[in-house]
Amino acid sequence: MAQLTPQDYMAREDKYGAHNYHPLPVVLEKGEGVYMWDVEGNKYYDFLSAYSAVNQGHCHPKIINALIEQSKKLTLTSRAFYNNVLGEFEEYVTKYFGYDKVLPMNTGAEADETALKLARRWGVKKKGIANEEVKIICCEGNFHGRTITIVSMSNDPDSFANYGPLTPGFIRIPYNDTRALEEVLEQHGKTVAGFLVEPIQGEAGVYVPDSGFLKKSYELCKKHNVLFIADEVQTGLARTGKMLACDHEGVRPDILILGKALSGGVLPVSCALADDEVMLCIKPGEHGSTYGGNPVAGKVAIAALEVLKEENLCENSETLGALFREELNKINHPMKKLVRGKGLLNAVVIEPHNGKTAWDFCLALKENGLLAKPTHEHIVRFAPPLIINEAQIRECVAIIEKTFNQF
Ligand code: IF1
Repeated sequence: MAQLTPQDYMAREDKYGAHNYHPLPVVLEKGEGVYMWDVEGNKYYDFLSAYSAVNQGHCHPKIINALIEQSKKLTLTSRAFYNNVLGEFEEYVTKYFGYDKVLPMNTGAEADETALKLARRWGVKKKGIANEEVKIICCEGNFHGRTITIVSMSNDPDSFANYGPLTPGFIRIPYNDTRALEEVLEQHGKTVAGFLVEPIQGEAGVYVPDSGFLKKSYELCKKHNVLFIADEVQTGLARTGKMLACDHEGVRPDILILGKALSGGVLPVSCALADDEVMLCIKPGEHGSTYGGNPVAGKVAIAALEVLKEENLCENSETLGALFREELNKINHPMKKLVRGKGLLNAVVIEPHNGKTAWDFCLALKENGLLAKPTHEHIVRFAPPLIINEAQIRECVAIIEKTFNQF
């Protein structure tokens, strides 16, 4: 068969695959560390990291080895039976983050759904909220996944419109607004079980809240006996320069939601962590999933978590993130409106210029060997794997500056 061209690959996906994405026109074939290569052998810096799932770098040898070794022994028992790995993972991850228990799932959305069920169940069984009344507070601009219940929290019509009736029981407040939270809690606190929040809103465009927002929100939740639920699927696992973004403010969530880099981009692994008072509100047979907590996921997640510490990825993220923003701020170009972020979760807000947009900018970046993608029209997220080094960061800043200067 003749060698397929990139166009052949893209046309085949268009013909046989759902049209639920609009990818950048690049067809990737290999990933290693901070790099990916396309089918024509072109090499790129990966500045998306699969939306922060590849914090440890592509195909990290230790994580891949864990995948291979366990896959030769036992891949899946379901939870109908015990196996020799799940408890090892459960002990490791609960001690790693300091919680009594973990409920293992697969995708971030499933972990968010699990957190919502845990919070509502706790609200009814422990806080004594009437079952039909129990509420969850969420934020404008949120992104927690794509299930119907999760998009019921969204204020983005692209997420929630025209899917029929949505899940009730959500009160939405502006993000980064503790006054709004206080007002809602004073008015509805008695029927509120939890406050679900991203410590930094990723999809909204790397929206970093004011310092103190998390701490004040947590204190308000405690005052009203409401669970503080942190969705750290994207911000967690060293991405923002601390192990959790909540660590920047010393906040310990009542329910902690993890995903993405929990497996280093190797297979879907997610979880919700909580103490017994919350976690034990769900009884045997009341929640779970076929693959949740499977032995391969367990071994891969342990390896992925070990890598974060062994390779000092929190410190690297903190240091190189600061350097990245400092260097980007030196670039003077009318298209560069502002730079924001924390650790190695950053974004540049693009000012359309001569009709050129963030999309055109990302196409040009691709031609210059760096892959990134816009979110919400004019915002380009820059989030490389956390193993990146100073020389590579400086090279990528030069690529970004060169690209600006082409417009
Ligand atoms: C897509 C967005 C990012 C998340 C947070 C839960 C989930 C996500 C904070 C759900 C997932 C992914 C989903 C992916 C693109 C990406 C994304 F643009 F969609 F919103 F990162 F910002 N909580 N985010 O960011 O985790 O079920 O996907 O494992 O759907 O295209 P998931």
